[in-house]
Amino acid sequence: MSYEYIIVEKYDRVGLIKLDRPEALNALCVGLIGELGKAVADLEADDSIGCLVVTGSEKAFAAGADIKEMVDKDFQTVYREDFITDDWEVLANTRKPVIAAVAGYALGGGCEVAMMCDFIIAADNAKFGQPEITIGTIPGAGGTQRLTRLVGKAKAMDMCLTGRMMDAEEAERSGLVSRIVPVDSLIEEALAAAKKIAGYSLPATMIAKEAVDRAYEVSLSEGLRFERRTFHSTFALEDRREGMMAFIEKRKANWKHR
Ligand code: CO8
Repeated sequence: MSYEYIIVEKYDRVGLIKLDRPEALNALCVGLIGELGKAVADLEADDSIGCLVVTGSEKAFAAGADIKEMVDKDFQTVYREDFITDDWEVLANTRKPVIAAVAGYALGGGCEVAMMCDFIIAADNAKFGQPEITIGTIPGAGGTQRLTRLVGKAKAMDMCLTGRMMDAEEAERSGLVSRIVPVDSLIEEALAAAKKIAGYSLPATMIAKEAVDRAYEVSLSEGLRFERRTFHSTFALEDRREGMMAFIEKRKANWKHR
């Protein structure tokens, strides 16, 4: 399937989605978000795919929701449409692991899309921000919520109230990104991490993702109970036995469910 605003490629068991609207620094217009949602849903349903990577260009992951599209909207419309739309949620609700590979600007909705992924690998030129306050509004797709959970209240307030950007070093120090790599090797490094994940048993990686995500929804005791039960559930997987047998027999695991 061909798209107007994104490019989808497959590398072994990894699905790579590249946001491709260079003339607007990948501003997230309705068309782009619709295509992103469709591509993510297709890769989620594709049995040959074990991990997704979402990326942009060297200059911009995405410079936010499309301001030119939003400027004339009124309260009645955005409320009735429940803007943001469901397409924005597809990525956040994906059950397969997703890595964001961020170079350049990840601002507003761009930062929010990156935070919907399971972790962010940042290029050394990455810049993160929630600058909505500078245009008279506030984040609308997780910027006040996911950012606060990731970096804490002090940094989140600073970002949302001043609209300033965070560079890659500060983002790593603050817990927003998992690692920083040179911009020239961003895709290579993200694909290597994704291939590693996609090389494991798919139900195991999906269960691990679900368990980590639970930490953001429930109390510690409930989270620990959930973890224990899902850990127990891995004993129903043929791959759990295969993984342990492979370790004991000093050989590579031959996963059944990938
Ligand atoms: N929307 C629309 N067009 C944009 C956007 C945007 N967010 N960002 C950049 N562009 C366009 C510019 O208008 C320009 O187009 P043109 O050449 O036609 O004038 C082109 O991209 C290049 O941009 P610049 O010339 O500004 O490039 P610079 O290198 O000088 O600056 C910046 C780069 C600093 C990234 C600058 O473009 C900028 O500040 N962009 C806006 C950043 C911003 O405020 N983002 C937040 C938007 S609001 C938001 O994301 C709310 C999310 C709510 C989620 C729910 C929505 C459904």
